[in-house]
Amino acid sequence: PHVRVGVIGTGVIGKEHIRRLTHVTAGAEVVAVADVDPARARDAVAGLTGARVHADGLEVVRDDQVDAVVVASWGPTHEEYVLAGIDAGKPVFCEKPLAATQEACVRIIDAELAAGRRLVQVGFMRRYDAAYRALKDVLASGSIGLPLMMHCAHRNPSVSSHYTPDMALTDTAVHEFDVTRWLLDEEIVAINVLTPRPNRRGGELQDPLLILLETENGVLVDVETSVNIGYGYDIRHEVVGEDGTAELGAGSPVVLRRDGGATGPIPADWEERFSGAYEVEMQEWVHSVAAGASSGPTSWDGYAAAVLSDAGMESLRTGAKVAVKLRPKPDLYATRTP
Ligand code: NAD
Ligand code: ISE
Repeated sequence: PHVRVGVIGTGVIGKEHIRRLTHVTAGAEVVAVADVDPARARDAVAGLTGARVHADGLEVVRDDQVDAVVVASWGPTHEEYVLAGIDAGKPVFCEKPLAATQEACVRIIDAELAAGRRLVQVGFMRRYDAAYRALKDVLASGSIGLPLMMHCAHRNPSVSSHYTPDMALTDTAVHEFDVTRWLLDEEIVAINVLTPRPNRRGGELQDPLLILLETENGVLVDVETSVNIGYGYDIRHEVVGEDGTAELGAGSPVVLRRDGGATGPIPADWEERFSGAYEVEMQEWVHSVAAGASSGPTSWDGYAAAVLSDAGMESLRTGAKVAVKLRPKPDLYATRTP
C-alpha cells in the first residue's frame, strides 16, 4: 500500500527527505508538512500538488490523511512530536538524536511499551551505508578474528554558528556511538573525552575532540571529531582484529594521477557521502510502515546513544572517564534490526 507521510521540520535534511520520498522512494507520498518558519514549509512543498502546510508539527501528526511521520526539526523538539506520533498510533521516523536527554528517551520508550509495539525508527543512516554494511559482514565472517580495537574519524569541513560545544557529542559523535554498538553487537560501558590543542578555525568551540570508548568485551574505540577540518567531509573507520584489519575504503572509484600527484575527490558534506544510505534507509522505513512491522534503529538505540552523549558531556566537563550504565533492556527491543 501507498504510505502518506507528514514531515515536521523542513530545513536541510527535512527538504532532502521530502525530495527522496517524492522522487526516489517507492510507495510513498508527502501529503503534509510543518516548520516553525512557515515560509520554509511552503517552499519545501512548492512543487507538490496537494501537500498541506500546517502551522504546527502536532497538526501534521493529527492530520487524518497522514499515515506516518518524519521528524526532522531541531533535536530538542523531537520528543514532543515522537510522543504525539506514538499516542496517535502512527509510525515515526525521527532524525537523530532521538531526543535531547536520556530522560526524554526513557519517556519515549515508556510510551512505546504502553502502546505495546515499536513505532519509532531513529535516523542512524550509517547502518544502511553499503561500506558500513560490508564492514559488518567482514566482522561477522570471522576473517579478521575477534575485534580488539577500532579507530574512527568523523570530520566535517565546517559547522554553522548554531553548533554548540555539546553537539560534538550529541550531534556528531552520536553516529560513532551507534555504529560501534551496531558493528560489535555489544554495549559501551565507559567513555573518556580528551581535548587536544584547539583548531583556530573553531573559534570558541573545543574542536577537535578525542573520545575513547570501552565496550562490554573490552574493545577500545578511539573517535576523533573534527568539525572545522576545511578540506571536506571525511568518515573513517578501521577495525583491528586478532588476525587482520578491516576499514572503510577511501570512497572514490577514480584516482587521478597527474603533475606528480595522485588525487581523488572527497565528499563535500554528509548528504553527498551518505546519499545512498539515506535512500536505502527511507525505502526500508516505508516498506516497514506498509507492512505494519517495525525495523531499523529503535528507541532503545536512540536511548543508548543519548546515555553516551550525557556521559560524554560529563567527561568533557570533569576531564574524567565516566562509566556508562543503561537501564535493563525491555523485551520489546530484544529482536535485532538492521
Ligand atoms: P536545519 O536547521 O536545517 O532544519 C531544521 C528545521 O526545523 C528548520 O527549518 C527549523 O525552522 C525547523 N524547526 C525547528 N523547531 C521546530 C519545531 N518545533 N517544529 C517544526 N519545525 C521546527 O537542521 P538540519 O541540518 O536539517 O537538522 C535537522 C535534524 O536532522 C537534527 O536533529 C539533525 O541532528 C538531524 N540531521 C541528521 C543527519 C544525518 O546524517 N542523519 C544530517 C543532518 C541533520
Ligand atoms: C549532522 O547533524 C549529521 O548528522 C552529520 O552526519 C554529522 O556529520 C554532522 O556532524 C552533524 O552535525
